[in-house]
Amino acid sequence: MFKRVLIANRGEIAVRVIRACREMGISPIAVYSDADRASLHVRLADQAIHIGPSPSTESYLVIDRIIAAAKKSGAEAIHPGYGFLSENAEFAEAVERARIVLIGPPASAMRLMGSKTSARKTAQAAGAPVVPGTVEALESAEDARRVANDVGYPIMLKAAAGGGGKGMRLVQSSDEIASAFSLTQSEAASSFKDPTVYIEKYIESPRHIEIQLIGDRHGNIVYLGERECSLQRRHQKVLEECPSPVVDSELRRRMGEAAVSIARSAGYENAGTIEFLVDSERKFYFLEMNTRLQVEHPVTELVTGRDLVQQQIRVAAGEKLSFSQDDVVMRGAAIECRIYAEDPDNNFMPSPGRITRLVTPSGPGVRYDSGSYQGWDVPIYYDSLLAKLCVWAETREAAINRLARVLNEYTVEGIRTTVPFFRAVVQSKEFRRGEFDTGFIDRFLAAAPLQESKSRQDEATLADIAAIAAILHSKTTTKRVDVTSQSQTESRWKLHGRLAQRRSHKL
Ligand code: MV4
Repeated sequence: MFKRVLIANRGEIAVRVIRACREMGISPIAVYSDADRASLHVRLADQAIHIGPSPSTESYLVIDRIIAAAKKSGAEAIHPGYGFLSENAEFAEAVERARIVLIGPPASAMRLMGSKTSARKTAQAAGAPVVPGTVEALESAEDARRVANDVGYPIMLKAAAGGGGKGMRLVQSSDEIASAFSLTQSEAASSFKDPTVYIEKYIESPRHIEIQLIGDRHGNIVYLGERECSLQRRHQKVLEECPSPVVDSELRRRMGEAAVSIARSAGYENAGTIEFLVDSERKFYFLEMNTRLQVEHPVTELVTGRDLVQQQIRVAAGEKLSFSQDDVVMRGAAIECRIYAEDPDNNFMPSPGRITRLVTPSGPGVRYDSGSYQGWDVPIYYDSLLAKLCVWAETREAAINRLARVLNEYTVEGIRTTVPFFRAVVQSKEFRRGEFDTGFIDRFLAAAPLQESKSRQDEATLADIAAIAAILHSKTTTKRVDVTSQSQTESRWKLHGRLAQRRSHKL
């Protein structure tokens, strides 16, 4: 096993990997930029190496600086986390040239799955269901028109080098195809330096469900169930669950086996995820593969009882997977909320600054993965994910009730966060019923202002009554209490969530 592992990342995921290293007796080495001098991952590591100025293009994204830091520290392996260099095949090759082990897949598999057209080819060759469309680059607008007519409108034009919602365009009819094709192509050329565009049939109101897998260097690949990731806002996931409320054991087995055969065709090793779109008839289609550990991996860990990061490190060190497919058992339900330093009352604008007070939730079935602490300044330079709040319980309903409890124990002051938004989501009937698709969050946000104005009235009335009571009380005692300050600083979402909860308790 490795003695030292360098973590080429920051924030909550760097902390997550440090914890896995500690539990395995491995010495964790952190890297940090100017803005991260006082960050939690730096404090928790055995060594921390400065890699440059605050912008990630001058620090966390500079391959040579990461490799120099690994050499300087004597680390035998690098864990890239997610984002930054985690899916960069050139980085994987540079790490290999430096005779350091990358805790991740081979560069060849990253490259194969990084191009969406070659990923589709690989999935098709593996016999997995793929969204109908092309696997070759479209030659011209005429070519696009012909294929789109065959596939049938609506269709999506997508950039082969895109992914995660970037470089794609919905086309409703043949009137739009020529101009849509040239726009998508030129955007792809300028954004990704690769003009390759392909066509997929548009899947209406899909769910986004992904399969977690892990493989070793000895040809073993197992799947660890699915994650329901349909709750997204602008292609950014906000809440994930394991298992999916619509996946039964039969569908899980079919999706899992499809995922494993895709990974096998790609020569995949280490942890990876196959994304599927699932339509209203529960037909599933391969969409993309993520060749890294994902943000939402904890819900899988909670339900399968397996530590994915420790497994990643073990298989990267050449060990055989310590369990087989038959050993994977799923128990209960887990939900993750992504706590962002963003203002849900102001179009989720980033809200950097000092965390002046932080009370973190705890108690039965709670897992809190965070890269922040009270007194820390949330920097402006990076993704605004502060923490991941996860719950586990025996059933989905119990997990949602637990989540509602836990969200009310959580206090963050000094900055705005998405906590109040989640207090509202857990009260939603559609969410509780598990009846949602990838359009749910947008519809929920569009509907919220109506409910919110009503709840603000309710709250105003309650605040007035409380104020009158307090005045009456202060006539008999000398102590004065300012009852207005709290409700003034609480955001609309907080009020909405609290009131919705009050209403549901009355029912
Ligand atoms: C689609 C689709 C419908 N049909 N492809 C968005 C992110 C990227 N990974 C792929 N995306 C989509 N691709 C076809 N052929 C709908 C989406 C989509 C979506 C997918 C997953 C989660 C949220 C989404 C929100 C809007 C659109």
